[in-house]
Amino acid sequence: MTETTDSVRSWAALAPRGLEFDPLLAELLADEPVSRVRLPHGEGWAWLVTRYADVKLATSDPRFSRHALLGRPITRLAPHFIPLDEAVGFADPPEHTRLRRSAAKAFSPKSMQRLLPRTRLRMNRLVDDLLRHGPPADLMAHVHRPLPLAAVSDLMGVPEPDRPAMANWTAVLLTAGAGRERSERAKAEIGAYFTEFLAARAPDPDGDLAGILAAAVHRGELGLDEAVGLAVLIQASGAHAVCNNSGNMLFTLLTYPDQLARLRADPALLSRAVDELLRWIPHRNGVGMARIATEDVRLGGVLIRAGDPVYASYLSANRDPEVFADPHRLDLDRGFNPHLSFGHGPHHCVGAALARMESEVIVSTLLERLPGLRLAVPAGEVPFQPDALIRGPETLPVTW
Ligand code: FLV
Ligand code: FLV
Repeated sequence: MTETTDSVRSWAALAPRGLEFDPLLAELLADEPVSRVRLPHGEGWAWLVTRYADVKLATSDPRFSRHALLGRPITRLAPHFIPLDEAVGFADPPEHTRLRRSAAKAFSPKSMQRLLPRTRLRMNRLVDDLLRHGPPADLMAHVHRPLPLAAVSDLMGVPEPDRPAMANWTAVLLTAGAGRERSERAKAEIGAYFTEFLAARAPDPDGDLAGILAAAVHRGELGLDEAVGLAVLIQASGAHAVCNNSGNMLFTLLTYPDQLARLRADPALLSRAVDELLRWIPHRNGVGMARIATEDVRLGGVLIRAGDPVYASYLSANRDPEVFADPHRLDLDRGFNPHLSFGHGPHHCVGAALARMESEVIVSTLLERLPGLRLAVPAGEVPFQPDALIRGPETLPVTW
């Protein structure tokens, strides 16, 4: 790896509390936009890119490879790697394109139209149960955990009785706190589930995602291991990311009363408001998956050498003052908002339309049906999950 004179920083990436913006990201964005960091697990150091334009380059230029990560013990936040080796997360074009295309069909506008009424109906039932339970109640348990699990399971075609197991495997896979062995075992178990599930499914190119993937395997377009890698990543990431991010959205709205009042006064602001929440909420601790430079690349005035690992932070890119006026301010009226919260380049979130749809249903239904909604404890007492990759409340106690 490159010898440079700059120091390598040990990143205390699990230290920020609640939805505090990581102070190291703020500092690097301002003073050292391409720096070197060491994370709690793995070996050595990696480059960390924080500015919007540099993040876009690092995540879309083919000289940075995901495939080259395989087998390298690079410095990272979690003790394990999240995706299975054959998953789309580790693929580069053109293989990436082939894998992605098979899944993308399930997220078409037509498919979203089909899922919207079911999602609304389910959300209204969850709110019926919440009202029956009465205040105070935990929104994570009543809404944010069950709704995204149901939405992605409906998309996939996972039967109701198997869904609690999905939630358990996902919780152990998507944390830095379970230990490598337990997380690897959860990944193997959810992989074994989908291997059996997809092998048993009849090909159905116009059906749910499992049917679509079974059809792609049947046509020889995907290996079964590749289909399983895709299914695990979509099922686990889909439920987990939206659960936590929508929980963070409600937490944020309930702690910014002027912004909440603005949205209540003008419900037509909904999709713009959700995008601003997506931009402003620091979705995760640290950084997710790196890439490896396959040749020397000059980036942000720094020479990155072939073989060096590179992380990009979408969180800091979303606060870049070159792109966003008054970037640290939450402003639900913000117009120009090209945030990178769903990533960028070929690995841009395949489920973004579903995530947006779910978030809009959750936020709008809660505001409509609970006009007096507020936190039941002071904001500083809402517990956030420890050792989280994706940040989110452990419980969200509310009253109305
Ligand atoms: O798939 C990734 C991902 C998903 C997500 O919901 C949050 C993330 O931070 C990430 C990520 O960092 C890297 C991924 O590949
Ligand atoms: O949080 C991470 C993550 C989330 C996810 O939904 C999918 C992923 O592949 C990842 C990942 O690779 C690393 C993470 O920290």
